Amino acid sequence: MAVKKILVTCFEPFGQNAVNTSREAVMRMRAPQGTTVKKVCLPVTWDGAPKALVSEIDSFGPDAILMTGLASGAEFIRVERVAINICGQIKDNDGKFPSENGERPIVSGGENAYFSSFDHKKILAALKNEGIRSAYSFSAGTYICNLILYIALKKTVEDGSGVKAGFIHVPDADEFALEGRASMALDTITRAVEIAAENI
Ligand code: PCA
Repeated sequence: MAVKKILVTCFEPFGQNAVNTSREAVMRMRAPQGTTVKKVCLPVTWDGAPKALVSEIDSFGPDAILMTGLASGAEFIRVERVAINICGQIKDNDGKFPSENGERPIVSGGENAYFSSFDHKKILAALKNEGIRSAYSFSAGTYICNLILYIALKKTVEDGSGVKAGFIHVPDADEFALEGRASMALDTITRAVEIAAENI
């Protein structure tokens, strides 16, 4: 299936970071030739992020979904391979935990995990080919990035649509990095997001 419509998501700032590099990169990226890209910035909230994501998928009807988020302190672009059925006991931007008594599953009785369905091999090869520091990651964590990856993969598996979905974690941009943390040039991160969209 030719990919024509790509939903590209990023996140608002959260935690100690006043700027979320995923948003800066997504807002700057250019759509791959012949595609329409819809850019959506998601809230960093347990309730709001999956709701907004699902509603955008339903209204836009993408052929592919590229999600991005910040992994502050990461040294390279992380091509996420797996989403797991866990909401970690971490406070969101509304100050809320996912549950009162410790971590909980995203979907009670749901699949333990889903694999990203985007073309991870092609994406990683293309990133390396342009000399961008990048690697596979086999855990997207237990916070809201993992949550939306799980939700997108569950939805696209269950509806049998064949829509490709995957997640890229980006480091802080040099311009916005917290003292002492690893970072990468914003132009490079922006290009990495374009490469992922081009090769999804
Ligand atoms: N990164 C967080 C949530 C939002 C973001 O940009 C994460 O890795 O889960």
